[in-house]
Amino acid sequence: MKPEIALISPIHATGMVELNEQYIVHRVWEAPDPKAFLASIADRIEVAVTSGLRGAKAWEMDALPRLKLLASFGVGYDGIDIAAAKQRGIIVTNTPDVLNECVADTTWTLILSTVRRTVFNDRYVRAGRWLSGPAPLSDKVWGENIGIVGLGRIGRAIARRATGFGMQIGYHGRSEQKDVPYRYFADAAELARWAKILVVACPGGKGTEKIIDERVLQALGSDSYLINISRGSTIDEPALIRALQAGTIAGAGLDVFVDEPRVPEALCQLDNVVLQPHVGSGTHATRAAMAKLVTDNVAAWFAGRPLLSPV
Ligand code: 8YV
Repeated sequence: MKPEIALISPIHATGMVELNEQYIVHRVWEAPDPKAFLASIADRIEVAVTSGLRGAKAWEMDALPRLKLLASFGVGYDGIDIAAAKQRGIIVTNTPDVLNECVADTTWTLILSTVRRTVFNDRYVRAGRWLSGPAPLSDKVWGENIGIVGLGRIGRAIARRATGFGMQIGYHGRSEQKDVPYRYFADAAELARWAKILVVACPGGKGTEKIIDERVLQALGSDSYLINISRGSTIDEPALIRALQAGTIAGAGLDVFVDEPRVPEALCQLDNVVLQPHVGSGTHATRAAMAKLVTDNVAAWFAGRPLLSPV
């Protein structure tokens, strides 16, 4: 008899195949009345799977009183009520590390395409504007100062690539990290003032909400760029839009937004912005590796083995 699990939200296809093979999967997101659905399976569910973006709410945990493991697809778990999970003795797992390099690649795609105006230039060619004259020149990336807000595992992968571009690397976070040769800034605005390119790579959630605010954007300045691959919540989005419209900063490359998948129309109207639909980890290989980590955590739990990536 296969064990039963609750699938709060779908995950990558390879993970879905594995889950369906190993377990009886109750598809919560398809239920017209999720509360009633959870109640109908509550006596058998000790394991639930969700995604970082969909998360899990306290009421969902209450609806599954026997829940012991919540395995989440994604490194960020700001969508999960961690305090509620802790209170109820539910262990949460996420998918760290396996996505570091692809998220760093995405970050660099945004850095280069924003600063070197790749997307603008692509539109320039397609619109036939080249026939009327050369495109405007761009700023440069190599040799500049790059500031990273949040020097975690992803931040470090971004920094490693920056050394190849001959850049000076600075970072801001809660504390100085002694094992890196990069310059530490205790204040995000001071890092912004120093940086030509400011990259936000910290986790989302209450602790980092609007860490990039008006003051930081002012400090970044009219010849500098903001890149965000963390969460929309880390930036004061209306303040960013104002800064981009007024030329307070030179441009922005954004993979994440406050109200995904809705992107403010004002951002879509701007030429100095490159927009991506939250695809930081979005390669076949990385999503499959994330899915495997989810299913490995679930398998470990049912086998009584230690979990691979508890939060
Ligand atoms: C995923 C992400 O798209 O890992 C994260 O935190 O933001 C992305 O890799 C997302 O979590 C999937 O729900």
